[in-house]
Amino acid sequence: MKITNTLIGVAIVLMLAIGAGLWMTRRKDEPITAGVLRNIAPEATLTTSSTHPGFLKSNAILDAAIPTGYTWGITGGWNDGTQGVFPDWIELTWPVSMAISNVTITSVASGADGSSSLGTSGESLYCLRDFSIMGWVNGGWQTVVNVAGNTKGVTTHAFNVLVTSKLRVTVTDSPLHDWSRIAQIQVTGREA
Ligand SMILES: [Ca+2]
Repeated sequence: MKITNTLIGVAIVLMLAIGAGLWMTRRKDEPITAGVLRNIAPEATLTTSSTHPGFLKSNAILDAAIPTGYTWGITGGWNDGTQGVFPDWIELTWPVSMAISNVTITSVASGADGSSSLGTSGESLYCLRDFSIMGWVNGGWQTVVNVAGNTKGVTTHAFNVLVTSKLRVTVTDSPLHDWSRIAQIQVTGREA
């Protein structure tokens, strides 16, 4: 009787060990879990080099869609706080590493006073003229996009997949050499 119990015990331990081994093997062979490719900007937190009072509505900047009735500076948008002084930057941080391949930046259209205008695909005096997009890689900023002389209110940038948890847009000049203005940032990516 004792021997039988011992044998049963050994058999159970063996079965558990084999089961665990199979489970571990299967886990090891599975591809790295990757999320769905999407706009991951709304999942980021936002920091900036400076902010003009009242001009940091991160929810609007990072929304998947610019809300109806959007009004620059009231509903949303980032305007830096150092007029005529560059660079200015805005940074998106995710809790995990992301594989990023595309960024769209929407600035503000040139309106009568810019107060009720939204970025368009056309020319804009309030766009970002000179800027770069960079990711934090191995303890330093790696530039993936460099733009000089832009005149468009909306710009889209595709690049080789960048794996990072921090993305920064650094502005080095605007057409009027005054402010850096961003209404929305969209980032195409998924978990790395
Ligand atoms: Ca500035």
